[in-house]
Order: sequence, then C-alpha cells, then structure tokens
Amino acid sequence: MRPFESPSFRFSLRATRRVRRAGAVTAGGAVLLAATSAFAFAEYGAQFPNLTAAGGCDGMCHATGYDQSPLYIDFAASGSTWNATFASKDSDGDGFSNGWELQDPKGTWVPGTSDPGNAAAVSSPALANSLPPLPVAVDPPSITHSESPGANGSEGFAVKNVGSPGAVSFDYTLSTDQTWMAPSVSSGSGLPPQMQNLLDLIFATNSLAPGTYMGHLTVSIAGIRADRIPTVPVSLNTPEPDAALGGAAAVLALALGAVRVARRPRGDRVRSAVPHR
Ligand SMILES: [Ca+2]
Repeated sequence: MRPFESPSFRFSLRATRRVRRAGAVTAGGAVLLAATSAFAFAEYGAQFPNLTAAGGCDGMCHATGYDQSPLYIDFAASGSTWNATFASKDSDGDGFSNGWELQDPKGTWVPGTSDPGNAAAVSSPALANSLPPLPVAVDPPSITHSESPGANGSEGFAVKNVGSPGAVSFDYTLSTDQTWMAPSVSSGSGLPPQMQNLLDLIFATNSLAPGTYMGHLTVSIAGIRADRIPTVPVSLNTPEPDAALGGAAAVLALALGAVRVARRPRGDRVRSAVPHR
C-alpha cells in the first residue's frame, strides 16, 4: 500500500474536503449574518438612547452577526430593553459603561422620548476604540502640603464636572491610599466649574516622623473604570525642626535664664533689706 493510500491519508483527505465545504458555507453565511444583523438591529436599535449620534447600525452592529455581539448578548441578558442593568454593563470593554457611552449612565431614559445628555459626548458602546470624553477633573491635579510633625492642616481642592454643556451629571466618591490624609467629604455630585464646591484634603501628622510622604487621592464614578480617571498625586512634607533656629532659640533661652539668674540676687537683696528698716 502506498503511503497516500493508507486509511489515515484517506481520512485526512475527507477531512480536508469537509473543511473546504464548511468554508464555502461560512463564506456565504457571512453575507447572511451581516444582513441579519442589520435586519435585527432595526428591531432593537430603537431601544438605545442617542442612537443616531452613536452611528446607528454602523456603530452598533457587529461584523460577526448581531447575536454574536457582546453588546447584543448583554442586551438580551438585560431583558432586551434599555434599563439600569444594561446601562451599567461595559459591553465593549473600554472602561465606560454602555450608559456613559450613550449619555444615560443610570439607565433611566425611556424609549420613544427625547435623547438624554449631549450628543457631542456620545460614543459607541460596541466599539472599544470609541470613547466618550472624561467628564471629571480635579483642581489642582496634584497637591503638595507642608506641616509641622504632630500638627494638622489642609489643602483645598475641587471635583469639577467638565462635560460639555448639557452633558449628564454624575455622583462621585473620594478615597485615599494613606492614613495620614482624608478628604473632608467622602462623596458628592460633580457640578459645573462655576458651581463647584471647594473641598478640603485634611492632613494628620500625629504619628509621622519628619520626612516626605507620598500618596494618592482617588475619585470614583459608577460606570467608569478606575484606570480611566487619573488619580491625584499628593506629597506631604513634615520638616525637621530648623537646626539653625533651634540653636538660636537655645542661645536665647540660655540668655534669658542668665538674665533671670542675674536679676534674682538683686531682688533678694531688696526684699531682704526691708526687714532691716
Ligand atoms: Ca466604546
């Protein structure tokens, strides 16, 4: 038997033919799936706010077919309608929830009503390279503070809503990664720059030795992945007592003590002289 006539060779040949036939079906099926995707999108697309701004089917449909799209899979798993569950999912994995990408992060929009937010801030929840503008900024972007060891102090900062006019509002929480500092509030609402609240970052150096310490202030917003929001680097300097000043103070203290000592005999002499009068 020649090698190419062996049972294994004939099996391999049949397998190759099956693969080729399957490839032909797949090639034809791709066209069918694309058509199906567009057809199906016409049915569920109206369930999305800001559909036109997000690019319609071009921005939402998926090359492998609508039922293969992570966006559609999440949509179906959330009850096939726009709601808080679907809005909170990040179907394209880009760090912004579907709701943030379509300007309704809390999923409160009702199909058939006017679109929420600002169309200019809309991105596609089906495309990982389509991102909305970051709505938050901390002013200043970094904080430096000096404090005497054992004393407390603070630095002011603001959490700004820098979204374009008409963009959605947001709530945030604040945290730090160090025990020697804490924000004056732990949560708030992002307000436009002209309405912002000035907050305090409070420093407590009671347990710190003189030195320089580093940490971070973090702003967290539901629906936006942590690595999408820059943290605020914080530097705390608790200086050593000034050696030159300490030396001068010691000299001054010694001098004052000398004065007191020098004056005391005179006083004693005055007082001791009274009984003799
Ligand atoms: Ca996206």
